[in-house]
Amino acid sequence: MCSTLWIMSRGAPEQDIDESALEVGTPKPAAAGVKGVLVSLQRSWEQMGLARTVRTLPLLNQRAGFDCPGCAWPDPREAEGDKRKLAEFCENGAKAVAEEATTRRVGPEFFAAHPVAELAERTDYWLGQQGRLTRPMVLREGDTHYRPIGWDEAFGLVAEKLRGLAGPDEAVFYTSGRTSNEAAFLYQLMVRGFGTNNLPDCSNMCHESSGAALTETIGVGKGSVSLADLEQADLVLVVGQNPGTNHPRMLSSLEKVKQRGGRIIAVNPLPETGLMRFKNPQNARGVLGGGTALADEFAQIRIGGDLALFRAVNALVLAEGAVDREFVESCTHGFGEFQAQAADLDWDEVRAATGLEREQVERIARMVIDSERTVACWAMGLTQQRQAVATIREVVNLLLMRGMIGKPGAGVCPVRGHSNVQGDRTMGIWEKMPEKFLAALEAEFAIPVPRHHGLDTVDSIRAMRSGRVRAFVGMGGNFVSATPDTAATEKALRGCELTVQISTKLNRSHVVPGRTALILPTLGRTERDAQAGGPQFVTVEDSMSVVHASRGRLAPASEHLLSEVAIIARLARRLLGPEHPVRWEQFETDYDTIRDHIARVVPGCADYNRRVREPDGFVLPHPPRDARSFPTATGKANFTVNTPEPITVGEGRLLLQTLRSHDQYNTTIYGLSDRYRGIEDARRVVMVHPDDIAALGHTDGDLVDLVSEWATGDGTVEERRAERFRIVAYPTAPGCAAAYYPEANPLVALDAVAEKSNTPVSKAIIVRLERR
Ligand SMILES: Nc1nc2c(c(=O)[nH]1)N[C@H]1C(S)=C(S)[C@@H](COP(=O)(O)OP(=O)(O)OC[C@H]3O[C@@H](n4cnc5c(=O)[nH]c(N)nc54)[C@H](O)[C@@H]3O)O[C@H]1N2
Ligand SMILES: Nc1nc2c(c(=O)[nH]1)N[C@H]1C(S)=C(S)[C@@H](COP(=O)(O)OP(=O)(O)OC[C@H]3O[C@@H](n4cnc5c(=O)[nH]c(N)nc54)[C@H](O)[C@@H]3O)O[C@H]1N2
Ligand SMILES: [Mo]
Repeated sequence: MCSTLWIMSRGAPEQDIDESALEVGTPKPAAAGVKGVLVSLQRSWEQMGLARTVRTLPLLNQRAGFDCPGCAWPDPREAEGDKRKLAEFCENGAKAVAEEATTRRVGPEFFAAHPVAELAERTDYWLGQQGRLTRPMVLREGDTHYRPIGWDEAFGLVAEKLRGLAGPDEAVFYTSGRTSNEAAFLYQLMVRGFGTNNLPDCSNMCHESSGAALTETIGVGKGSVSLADLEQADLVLVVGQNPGTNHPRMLSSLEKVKQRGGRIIAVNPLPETGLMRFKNPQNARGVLGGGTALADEFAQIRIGGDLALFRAVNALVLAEGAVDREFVESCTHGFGEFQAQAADLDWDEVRAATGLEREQVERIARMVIDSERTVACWAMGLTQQRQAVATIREVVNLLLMRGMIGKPGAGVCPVRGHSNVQGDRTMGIWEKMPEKFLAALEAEFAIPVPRHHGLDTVDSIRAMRSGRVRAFVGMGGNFVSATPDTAATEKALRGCELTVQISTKLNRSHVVPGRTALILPTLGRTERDAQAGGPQFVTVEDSMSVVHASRGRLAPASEHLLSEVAIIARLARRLLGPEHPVRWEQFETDYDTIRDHIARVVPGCADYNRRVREPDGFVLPHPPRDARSFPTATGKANFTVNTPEPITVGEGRLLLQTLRSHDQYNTTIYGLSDRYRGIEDARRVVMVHPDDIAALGHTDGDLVDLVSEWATGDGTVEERRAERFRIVAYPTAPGCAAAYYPEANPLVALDAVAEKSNTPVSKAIIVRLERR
């Protein structure tokens, strides 16, 4: 007998968004177009006024300007003859800039007027819309309001609390992916100097599965293609990714693929507009005509069915003998075993797992066989699954078999999220950095560096919940709203002695405080960073391993802000004491001094200061891409054997994914228009196939609670509830549903994680809909 355990029930904050204003139209046939340009200008005006808009947008993603704080999509490389456009940004990049460059402010008066308990009742949307943080603030034990605090006193307080812990492992130091390379490098140095590897980051919830799968199979946990490779491909697979919303500049590259006669296969439970057709606002066909058709084949897959799909495609390719023998023999390991297991394929199982017809799988295999240059792109639809690592390994099997790594126009392309999430990892933000890096750090600074692995995001929450961790420091991000199991996470943070958030904007993590809580406001990417040694710039790494400079130009949101680098350097001095061998005081004066250390510690970064000053920056080495050399355990690229395990969804249940609307950046909600999907003015919606709505006895527009069911493994089923969602009939794959993140996060069990990567399974949650 199963017993049921109630974990939480969460009501919807009602005062901020009038959810009853929901309007549903039909999904749009094409992405971008002139409407996208108009929306970006409108949002920019609303947030920062006309003059600032005119000053800011032209600098976005230009050589002399700043890196877009939106996604990690690379910029064209002018040195290679690829010209940047006058407007090298997209609608959603412009929104990301407007959010940061907004003229709205959250100062001491705001905090005096709003008790923390009241702010905790607000939505992420409302909190984010209040504007930029301007002063360091403290919430002291027992107090009801945040109050201003001086920087020195703030650093003293944080240092005192951290030193008061029983040991350094009682603290965790989170990072979100906007932090610059310089700040990230100093942050991990401070944390390791303090004595712990507890460096969880947003990547743990994002592309950790890609890193795990790629490191095991090709030896490098990063993508192997350049922008030019992608644009020269004969075939591009876009799997579990919604580029029209989350990486809109990728559509220009996909358009080039089509114009050169290449083909695109989209694999997705949703017919996402940006996969179907693109109206490029930069050319006449996009402005006046119908735009460019993108996907040649759209496989509307059942959630979690990708491993079964790729296994089937691989079996067909093998059966056809379309194997690059020379590459397989000289560069790979494990082909025999892989080939042997691929033989026993059960088409009924493939059909059940994928929901796809055999003919379509055969067409896809044919396109793979016919292509001489194949690139596989993927994002969260693959990584946030229980079998994510196995699925990505199976995608790699396909490319290895066809010899598609380390040659022009071919390779793996995990499309990253945050604009510097890849750079942060390169700089050492990871709870289990390799020994080589730690040893180099130790040698460079003559300080002891701990070797025992630290906690990732999910394990940090577990440790806070059980009291083993008593302090949380966040370098950016919004931990409370980004993590799974909202109730468990909130309780975990409230149980801490100390929470510190280094942030640009107000968010939920500020109002779910530990016993003592601090908000340390910082400069954003768009702002001038003037230090005693003169104006400073920072560096970032994009999704294709290009490292380059980013220079903010706008006046800072407040005169009281410190840069991330200055905050870390000053905190480190207080925390580690004046006798510490690292000369922390020099770093904030002149960021070149940080880059000199990076050059000596971080692999591939020799001569860093000179090379980041090249107009297009430089590309980090990637042995599989550069020389078909695979630094794996076997010294070769590894084939793997991956067995799909079906997801069992009981009668009357649906498989729910949580995803982004067109009008948000992760937990930052820009507005209420999910334009491409035709969903306007509301966020508490659940998209369900019309046949499922009928079969479940509901009607389009019904108000329901979403109740998730998580089988713990010992016979208990945990239930979590998110209240008051409106059913929207939507052409998703049958049996599947979708709701927005972060509203649906309370439904994700903390223990629902991907094998090997420990990434929360945010894309396959078993739910039932309960009528209210
Ligand atoms: N404007 C904007 N840009 C962003 C972000 C943002 O929030 N807003 N976030 C940034 C970040 S951090 C990231 S990681 C990326 C995220 O970029 P995406 O991964 O594109 O983001 P999601 O909205 O999570 O979309 C996941 C896609 O996978 C599909 N999917 C879900 N389950 C499955 C499945 O089982 N199989 C397959 N094949 N597909 C599936 C969904 O239908 C959806 O199209 O975007 C980055 N860029
Ligand atoms: N259910 C569900 N959960 C998910 C996901 C999902 O698809 N579904 N996606 C996951 C993914 S892919 C990711 S990457 C995570 C994202 O997790 P996070 O990175 O933690 O979340 P963000 O919403 O990007 O963080 C926004 C906050 O960062 C701060 N910030 C912005 N710019 C800067 C800056 O330049 N410096 C500093 N110091 N702070 C800044 C602002 O205060 C802002 O409120 O969420 C994950 N959670
Ligand atoms: Mo992400």
